[in-house]
Amino acid sequence: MKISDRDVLLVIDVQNDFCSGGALAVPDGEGVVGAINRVASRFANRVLTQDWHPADHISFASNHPGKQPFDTITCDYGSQVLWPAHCVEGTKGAEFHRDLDTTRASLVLRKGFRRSIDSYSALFENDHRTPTGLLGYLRERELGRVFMTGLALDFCVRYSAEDARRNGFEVIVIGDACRAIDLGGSLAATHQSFDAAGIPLIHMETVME
Ligand code: VGL
Ligand code: ZN
Repeated sequence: MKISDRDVLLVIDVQNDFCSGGALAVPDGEGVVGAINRVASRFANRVLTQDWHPADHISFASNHPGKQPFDTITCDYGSQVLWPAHCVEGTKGAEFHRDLDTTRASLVLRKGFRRSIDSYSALFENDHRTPTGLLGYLRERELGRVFMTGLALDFCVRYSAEDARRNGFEVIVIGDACRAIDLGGSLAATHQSFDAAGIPLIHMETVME
C-alpha cells in the first residue's frame, strides 16, 4: 500500500516491563519488535510512546492496601484497573526494548506521569479530558493517517486508536505488530469497538507491499 509523507507510525509502549520477564509482561510482547522495525522503514514520521509512572502511581495495586493486581477500583474519573507496578520512571523496566529501532523517531511521548491519573491513550489521559499534547502535534504537523502498532492491543493501542479516530483521523491498526493482554474479555471488546468505530485491522504485509 502507498504510504505518504503525511502518514504517521505510532509505536505504543514497546518497553521492557511489557515484554517477557517484565513486571506486566504481555504474552509474546517482544514479538512486535521485528515487525515494527520492518514496517518503520516505510514511514517518514514515527512517534514512540513510553508508559512512565511515578512509584506512587494510582494504577499500582501495591499503592492500595488490600487490593490485588487486576482488581478494579473507582476513582475521580471512573473505573481503573489496578496493575502490578510497572514502567516506573527512570527504571530499566521503563526503557524501550533494546532491539526496538528508536533512532529515527521524531517524537517520544511519555504518558501516565501524574500520580493521580492513568493514561492508556496516547492522546488523552483516563479522564478522557486531559490532553497529552499528541493531538496538537498531529494536527500542527498536518499528519493524516495514523498507523498503530505496539503494546497492549486491548489497552493502550485500543484507547489511542479510538481517540485518534474520534478526533477525525483515519486510523489503521497493524494487527501482527501488536500483542494483547486479554483481561476479562478485553480483546473481544477491542475487536467489537474497532468494528463499530471503523478502525480496520490489517496485516503488516499489506503495508510492505
Ligand atoms: C498498558 C496497562 C497499564 C499498556 C499500560 O501499555 O497497554 N496497560 N499500563
Ligand atoms: Zn501503565
